[in-house]
Amino acid sequence: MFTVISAARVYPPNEETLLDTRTVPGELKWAASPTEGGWEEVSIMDEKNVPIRTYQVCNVMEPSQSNWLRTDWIPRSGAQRIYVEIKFTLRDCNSLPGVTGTCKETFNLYYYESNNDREHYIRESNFLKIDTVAADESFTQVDIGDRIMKLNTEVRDVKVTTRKGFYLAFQDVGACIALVSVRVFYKTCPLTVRNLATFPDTNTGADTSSLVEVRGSCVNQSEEREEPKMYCGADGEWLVPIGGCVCNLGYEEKSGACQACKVGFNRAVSTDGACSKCPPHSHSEKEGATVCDCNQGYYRSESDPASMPCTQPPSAPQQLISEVNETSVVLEWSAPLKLGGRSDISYSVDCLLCHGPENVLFSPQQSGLRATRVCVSELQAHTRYTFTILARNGVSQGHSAGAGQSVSVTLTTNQAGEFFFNLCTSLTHSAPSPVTSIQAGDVTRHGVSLAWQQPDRPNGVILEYEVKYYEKDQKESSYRIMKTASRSADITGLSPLTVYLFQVRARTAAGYGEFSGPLEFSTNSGRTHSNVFYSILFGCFGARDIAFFFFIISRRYKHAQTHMASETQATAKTHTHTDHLGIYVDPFTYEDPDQAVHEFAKEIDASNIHIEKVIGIGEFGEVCSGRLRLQGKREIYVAIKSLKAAYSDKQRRDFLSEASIMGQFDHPNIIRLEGVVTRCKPVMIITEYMENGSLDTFLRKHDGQFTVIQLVGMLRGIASGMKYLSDMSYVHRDLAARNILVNSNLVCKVSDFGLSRVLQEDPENAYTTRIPIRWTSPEAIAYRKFTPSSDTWSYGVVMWEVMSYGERPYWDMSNQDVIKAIDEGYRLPPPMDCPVCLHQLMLDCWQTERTHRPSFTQILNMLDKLIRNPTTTLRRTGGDRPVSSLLEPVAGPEFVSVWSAEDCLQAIGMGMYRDTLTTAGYTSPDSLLTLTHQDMTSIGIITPSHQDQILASVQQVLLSHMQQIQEQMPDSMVPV
Ligand code: ACK
Repeated sequence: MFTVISAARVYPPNEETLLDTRTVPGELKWAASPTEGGWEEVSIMDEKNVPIRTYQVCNVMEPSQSNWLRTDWIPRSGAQRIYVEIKFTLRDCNSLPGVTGTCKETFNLYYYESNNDREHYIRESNFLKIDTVAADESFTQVDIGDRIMKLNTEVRDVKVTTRKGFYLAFQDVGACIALVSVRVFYKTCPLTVRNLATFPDTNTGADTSSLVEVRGSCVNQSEEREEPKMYCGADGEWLVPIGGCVCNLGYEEKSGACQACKVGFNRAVSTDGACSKCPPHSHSEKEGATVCDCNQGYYRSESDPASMPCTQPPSAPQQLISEVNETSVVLEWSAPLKLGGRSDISYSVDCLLCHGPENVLFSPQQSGLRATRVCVSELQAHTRYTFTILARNGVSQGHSAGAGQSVSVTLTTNQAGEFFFNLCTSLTHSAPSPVTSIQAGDVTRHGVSLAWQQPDRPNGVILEYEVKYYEKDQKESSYRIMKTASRSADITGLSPLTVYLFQVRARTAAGYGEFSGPLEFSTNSGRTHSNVFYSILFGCFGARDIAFFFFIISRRYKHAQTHMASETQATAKTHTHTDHLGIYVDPFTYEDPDQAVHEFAKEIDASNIHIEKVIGIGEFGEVCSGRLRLQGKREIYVAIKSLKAAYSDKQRRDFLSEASIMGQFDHPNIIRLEGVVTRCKPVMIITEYMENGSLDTFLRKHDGQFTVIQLVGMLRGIASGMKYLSDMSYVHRDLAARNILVNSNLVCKVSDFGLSRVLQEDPENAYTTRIPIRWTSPEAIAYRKFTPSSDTWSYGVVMWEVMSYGERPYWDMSNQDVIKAIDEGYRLPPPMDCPVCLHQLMLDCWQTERTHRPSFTQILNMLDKLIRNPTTTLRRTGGDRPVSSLLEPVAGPEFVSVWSAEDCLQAIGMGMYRDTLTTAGYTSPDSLLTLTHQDMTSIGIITPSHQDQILASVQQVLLSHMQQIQEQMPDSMVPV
């Protein structure tokens, strides 16, 4: 006999072995029947030379064999279904001579469930058959001793649920067979952790299709988010995890467990996520922190989330100024230097000697003020008051920095007026500044026409003007008054050849401003008035102003065919101011370029500009970004174009001409000029800063990231700017995506007003070197016919650039090939995903006959129509609608039908101007889009930051509103 060495065996993790003959030390001694001549236990060496126990039988010559072999009792250990893996060899009957009819090639496998191990012999009738087992094709060859055998492996399974254990039995019916090994096992789903819940080792169910539902338990330092459950499948795999646990606060998930946050970290919110670093000005000293404590001197308000940095109370408000008007006072101040890291600043007003709040009116209120302005009225006349403005924020409570948070002013009220005027109910707080630049024209024997400009600081809506006039000899002892709502008046009923003095003042809700200085002139005799006219003018203005004045007269009256005196017209020169006429003035008509630039651009002191970094290179030098702080205005970000150090006179003039052009425009889609620096070097042009730079680069960077409605929104902005320019009779000549700038709100603004000058000034040279062929219309290329229609052509190309995310028009074709292709009728195809109607609009812009191209008004109307009806018009394909109708004036539903101007103003935090805008006729969201700075000033919206906010946000808010509508459309309708 030899010793059986039990080899260490490795089983799959989801199988629990109940019996393995290869690991049983010593003999198996299973019960055999018959005890002699049937199954026989034989020790052999396996393929690794390890001795194993086998049972063999080979009674192939005798008929009617029934040799039984029964295992020992096997406890089932909770298993409900067991698997029997049998490895055996079987002799092929054909290989044995003389066994035909008696030799078999199968054996039978049986089982019998029993509660104990008391059976000493085999009761065959108790056994139930599991299967007949035959040798498989897929055997492996093994060396057993000096023989090569084919080893078969067969697995059978059976449900065992009724007793504590079972026996297995093998019935031989006349085969030559060796059972090399028998392994009995059941399957389990092994212990696992899913979603921070532990699921124990679980026996599979009794049936092959059964799923065992198992409830998990949360790992240490975690709690249930939703009951954790999983199913154990019959093959020992876990299925369908449901629910799970989350780490307790102060802990985070790492490799299926919850680990404490490290020092300096915390986890404060009970959602999935890792520990986060303590926010600024806070710390945690122990592991597992649920919240970081604020550093000394920093605080959190009750409503601050723990993820927010700790903050401080604000410092004192600054620059408190007061303006007393009789028994009212307007107090205005600037925000504190330090806001303490918070935005919830508010102010309150303390009034010493106010004799209780019931006696005094604070408008809009005494505390909780969000704006930096308050009006106090119903004070006592001739009384000294001290007002203190206190700044507080969410962490001021209990952490007062005392006097550091407030600023005070002491003032004395005046006599109460006869007509009590409550300053606080007015939009503005002071009367308009005096009217300047009164001009006289059309003098006759008995009358004169006067015109003047709006005061520099209207401080509110101008309700009317008052003209006071009297004979110079009579002084003011007897005067006449005439009132008018416009900025001109025809004075009649004057005496011939008499010298008169005229004064004008404006009135707003805050009262009358001061009168202008007197304008003196004499009525004429009826024959001529030119000399008198000139003397008046020279008495009041310089020569330059006169030239300017004459041009105004000539332009203004030209259209209206008025009866301007012929002498006056004869001396008119070609200078003008645009805000009256809405016509662009070419700065090159000025002999002195500095005069032009100062006519249209504000000179800025270089010390107010803080340059931060270079953002590009322009034609004349670097382009930088920086900040501009003008007195009395908030600091703003600006772009600064500078003229390189060594420049010729011509270069300086060319450089500044762009500012002279830009300075004439005031439109939300035209880049705004802030001013120029000409009196020191380097010479600079300061414009508003556009965070996203040029449109072409911007689109390339964000390829495919916008919805069609956003792209159309950009195109609408550009079209709106171009409509404004064409209304001003300005032809851009270089409209291209590279010359459109984009700000952080995706508002597009037309820029680069340099090329028109170059092309105009040096057409021959420009033709060969500067003309942007791909963007320019055929007639402009061929014979320099630049018109609003040639700008329309370029606009079509910009549309194509936008819809293709900055693709180069005509790709890498040469300029000559482009000219040829266009001439032959070729046009750019629709960019990918471009709605048909937009491509059709491009084709309209590229009509060879320029008069057939749409005007910018038509383009704008069409884009508005698209934006209003995105469901029907912005489909990606299938433009079944006749496009010509899209170019016609729109009579579709207004934005109002879906949204109101009021909603729009509320959305941008400018609801307080609702009434002002409605009264001035801005009732629909569309109309808000047309507002300019000038419009707003004239109707009383005078705060520059509010003007900017309205201009910058209205367009964006309306577009995002339209986008929301689009997103609610069915998928098939959504183009992107
Ligand atoms: O594409 P960009 O970043 O945008 O590079 C060019 C560069 O300067 C030369 O023109 C950028 N640029 C010009 N004007 C402005 C502006 N007002 N705001 C921001 N960037 C500007 C332009």
